[in-house]
Amino acid sequence: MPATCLPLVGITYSDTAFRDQEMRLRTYVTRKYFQAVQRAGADVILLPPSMEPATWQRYLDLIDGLLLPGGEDIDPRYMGEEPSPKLGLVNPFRDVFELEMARLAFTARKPTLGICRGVQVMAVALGGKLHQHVPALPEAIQHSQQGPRWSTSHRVRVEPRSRLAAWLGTTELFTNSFHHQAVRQPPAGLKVVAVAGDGLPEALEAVDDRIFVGVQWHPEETSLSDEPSRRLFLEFVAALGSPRQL
Ligand SMILES: [Mn+2]
Repeated sequence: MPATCLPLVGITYSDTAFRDQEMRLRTYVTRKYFQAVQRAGADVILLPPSMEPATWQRYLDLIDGLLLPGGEDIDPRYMGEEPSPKLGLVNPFRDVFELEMARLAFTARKPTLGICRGVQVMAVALGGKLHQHVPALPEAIQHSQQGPRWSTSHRVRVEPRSRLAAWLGTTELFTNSFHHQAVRQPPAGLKVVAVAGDGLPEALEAVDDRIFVGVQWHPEETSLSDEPSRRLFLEFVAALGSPRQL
């Protein structure tokens, strides 16, 4: 009998590289992401950033699903625009790596879940555009909440006939919100399936039957306490198909 293994989710690194006290450069991923995926029944592998196309392809071949987590602003050069004075910190190495991984995953129909920066990466990778500085929008509500990360702050309405609504089990929910940028114009391959009270896109998914879903909020922070957040990870993992046989 071959050993049965769980679906394998690859997670890209989620935070800015920083130097520790001995000036060693470190990167790290927030633990909540892989805990939420593990609880949903998948194994996790972290994908160190690479600039090598052959590595991107090997990563994709290795994993059953891709999770693009939150993080820095995306450099506007990837949407053909100049940096606004209000653009936040960008991470050039990570931009290239994640944009290429998102593009390859879409083409290969590899199931992908984007969270916060992740949904923005998915949009820009396929030709969409972002707002560089959400607080400057005239009618914007607060998308950088001051409360704890597990607390919710604004309402989101979900398109009833979307994959996301089926995954969440609801068409209206309160979410946490920690984003500086937002999708301004979705690419042709993706559609907006959830909006905030100010009309800003809060989720995108593929226009076809690809499993390619991104949310602007942080369900990994609430997956223990909030049913829609828990379901989001369970349904993503369920969509990865049966466990692979070694
Ligand atoms: Mn928001």
